[in-house]
Parts: sequence; C-alpha cells; structure tokens
Amino acid sequence: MKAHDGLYIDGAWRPAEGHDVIEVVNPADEQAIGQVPAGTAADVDAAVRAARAALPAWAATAPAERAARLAALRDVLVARKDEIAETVTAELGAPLAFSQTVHAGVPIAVAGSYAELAAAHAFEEKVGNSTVYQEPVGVVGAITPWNYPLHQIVAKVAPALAAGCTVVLKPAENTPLTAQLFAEAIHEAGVPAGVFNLVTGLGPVAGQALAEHPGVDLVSFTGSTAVGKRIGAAAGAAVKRVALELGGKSANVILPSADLAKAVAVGVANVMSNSGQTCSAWTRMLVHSDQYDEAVELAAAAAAKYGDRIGPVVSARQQARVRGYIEKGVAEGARLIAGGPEAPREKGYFISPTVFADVTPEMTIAQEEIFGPVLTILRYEDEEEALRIANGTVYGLAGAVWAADEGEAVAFARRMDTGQVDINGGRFNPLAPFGGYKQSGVGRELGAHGLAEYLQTKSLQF
Ligand code: TXE
Repeated sequence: MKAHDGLYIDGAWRPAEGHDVIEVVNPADEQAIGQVPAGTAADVDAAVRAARAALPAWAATAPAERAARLAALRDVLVARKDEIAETVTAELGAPLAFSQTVHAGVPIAVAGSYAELAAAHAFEEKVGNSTVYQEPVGVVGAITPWNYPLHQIVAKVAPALAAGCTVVLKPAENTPLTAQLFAEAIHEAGVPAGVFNLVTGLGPVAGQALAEHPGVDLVSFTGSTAVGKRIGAAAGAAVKRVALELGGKSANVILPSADLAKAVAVGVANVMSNSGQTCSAWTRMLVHSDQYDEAVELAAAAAAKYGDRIGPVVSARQQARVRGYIEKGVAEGARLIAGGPEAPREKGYFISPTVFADVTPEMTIAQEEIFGPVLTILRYEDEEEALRIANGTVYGLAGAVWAADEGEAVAFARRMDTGQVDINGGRFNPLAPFGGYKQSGVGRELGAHGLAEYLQTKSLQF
C-alpha cells in the first residue's frame, strides 16, 4: 500500500514538524501496511494558515467554477475506484466487493451530487426590499472516523468546497491511507493550493488542536458521543459553528401487517453490513408479540448464513469493546440465538454475526451503541408500546418501519424522534439530509441541507 510520509498542506506534500508516525494495520490479518506522520499542533497551525490564506480567492470563485472542480474530483474518484476499494479493504478489512459498491461508490455519488448542487444553488435571492447572500462560513476543521473512511471525508469536504469554504481535514488514525488518496484526488482535480489540507494524526493531539484552533470557523465532527460532546462544548464557548454526527441506536419497527420474512432478512443484513460499524444501523428490531418467535427463528437462520462473509471490526480495541457488550447482554439475561463473544478466528479482529432475543428496552445492549455485528430483537404488544421503545434511547439518528400499507408506515415514522427513516427497506439517496435528533448530533449532511451547514447569510436592505 502506498503511503505518503508527509502532510498535504498548501497544495504540496511536506514533512511534519515532528517525527512521530502512526502504523496502519490491516484488521483482517493484523499485518502492518504502512505508516503516516502523526501531525501535531504546529502542523495543524500551518494547515489552518494555508486554509485561511486560500479562503478569500476560493470564496470569491464563481459557483460554476467550484462545481467544475467538484465534477473533476468525482471523475478522478471514478478513475481511481479500484484503488480506493483496495485501500479501504486494506485498512478497514471490508470485503472487496463491499468496498467497491459502498466505500467507493457512495462517495462518488455524493461528490457528483455536490457538483450539481454547487452549480444549481441560489447563493443570492431577493426578499422584498432586501438581497440575501449566502456566503461561506470560512475555514472548516473536519474530523472524521474510520467506519466509512472516504464517505465521511467527502460528506464534509464536498459541501464545504461547494459553499466556498476551505478545509483542514484530520482523518481517523486507523484509516489515513484513504485520506491520503483523497488528497491526491483533490490535487489531480485542480483544486487550488490551500483550499484543502490534510493533517494525519491522533485525535487527542491533532484532532483537539484543530477543534480548538481560533482560525477555524466551523468544526464538523463525526465520531463518538463522548468526543462530540467535548467538541460541542468548546465550540459553544468560542461561539463557533459546529456540526456533530454522533452515534445511534436505531429501531427497525416491523408492524404486524408487514412482510415479516422480508423485513427480518433485510433487517439482519442491515446490521451485519460493514460488520455493524454503521452509525445508522438498525440495531434494535421491534416485533409484535404474536410474530416474535417466528421472527427470532428467521433472524437466527439469516445470521448463520453470514458466517464468514463479513469483515473484521477495525481494531483490537473495537473487538474487545464489542465482545464486552455481548458478554454484558448474556449477563443481563438476553438469549443468544446466533454468534457470541468468542473470537471466531485466531488472526484478525473478527466477531461472529450475533443476534440476541428476549431483549428488554432497559438492557445495556438495547440502549448503548455497540458498533459491531450485533442485533437485538425486542417484543411489543401494541403500536404505542412500539413507539415508546423506538423513542426510548438518548439517540435519534435513523430507523426503519415496515407495513403492508405505505401510509401506515409513514404515519408511524412521523412519530419517531429520529432524523431519517427507511420505509419498507428504503434506498440510499445522496440528496436526502442525514443527521440526528437528540444526542445523535447537531446539523445535517448530504444534499441541500448539508450545503446549508457551510453557509451563513448576509442581507442588504434597499
Ligand atoms: O471514536 P472517536 P472511536 C462511535 C462508535 C465507536 C465509538 C468509539 O460507537 O465504538 O464511537 O470509536 C478523533 N479531539 N463511533 O474511538 O475517538 C479521532 O482521531 C478531537 C460512531 O474511533 O470519537 C477520529 O478522527 N478529535 C461514529 C474521530 O475523532 C478527536 C463513527 C473519531 O474518533 C479527539 C466512529 C479529541 N479529543 C465511532 N479524540 C459515527 N457517528 O459514525 C478522538 N478524535
């Protein structure tokens, strides 16, 4: 795997101030695959200065020109799709086919959507005797996680660039090679020097320095709730814009009229996908009492089918965390019907596809984000109880509702305290706003709502 030994700042790869490095490990076989610089506060400062210097010219660039750069970026990502998929597979351990379709395919769609939105967006409008301008917020500090390494980057950088902002990115320490590849793509796409800058490094060092840098106007963070709360508090104290995309504990509500076999099969696949490392995963399946035993049987069979087909989780630390949750589920009295806490292989950070039945709403595994291939199945007696359970966590990121009649599912979905709901399975839409109610976060990504995060308004009265 190719790794740069520098940081991408002001349009060029340059050495970090210090000599510390981060070893990148393939979680499927625990082999080292490369190393990247562990940037420090001094590197972050250099990157923020470059971004600030590039801001006036980029903010003044015609939206059509910014759209053209984003279209070029999309084209480079398309041309390098195989390389992206191989890189994500190497540092995340995801099966190659999944890396092709999702880890490479989704960010290509998102980059394309922002090329179109940048061209079509009304950055200026007349309101009565006023003209309202939408102007870039300024320098963006983007901090991203490892679970969808490229998507998380593109979902922040593409709208920021479309808006006319400049960016400093601090990607997750587990997946910096994908971030380096993205920086190459930005360069190839002809994005001017300083508009996008990359500082690889550790969260508490480079991440914290970026989040607290006074030259950053907006912090956009995706990651754990604990770190997100700290970043939100610091941004509040500095009266600085912040976008937070944190965890989830989404409910998959199967109403009695639904096609049970289909809903369970898709529900299990949703949780096992990306080895459960998806913030919007439907980790709680809610089934009516009368159909509960049948659903449990179907889910156990579906999970068993996954066997070896899912990749590992990202690190030894995440593996230990997920195993801890599975042990806790057993200890709290849930019934294990597939998988379990034992590591299925000697090498690699694998977890068996795991399903718990007889889960009650107050159990830890029904309340906390596990971030592994672990499904919980809960029972409800009527719709009101289903709604209470669905809304009964601190999170509100996503969810699903299944019913024979779409109207019935929509009526239920409208009562859920959550930012996105899939009706009878749903399909990914790169233009649909994504983000959380309650402690799942602040702000939205994707589509026009995602673009709005990076804009501020100015009105002139005549
Ligand atoms: O997250 P961290 P971790 C959840 C999921 C997972 C748990 C822990 O439940 O099990 O979080 O994952 C940077 N200042 N999600 O430990 O530490 C860090 O370098 C500034 C949900 O990997 O929050 C990385 O770039 N930045 C989630 C990013 O924050 C800091 C995706 C995320 O890492 C920092 C990932 C600090 N003090 C995990 N400390 C989702 N919402 O999709 C760390 N970072």
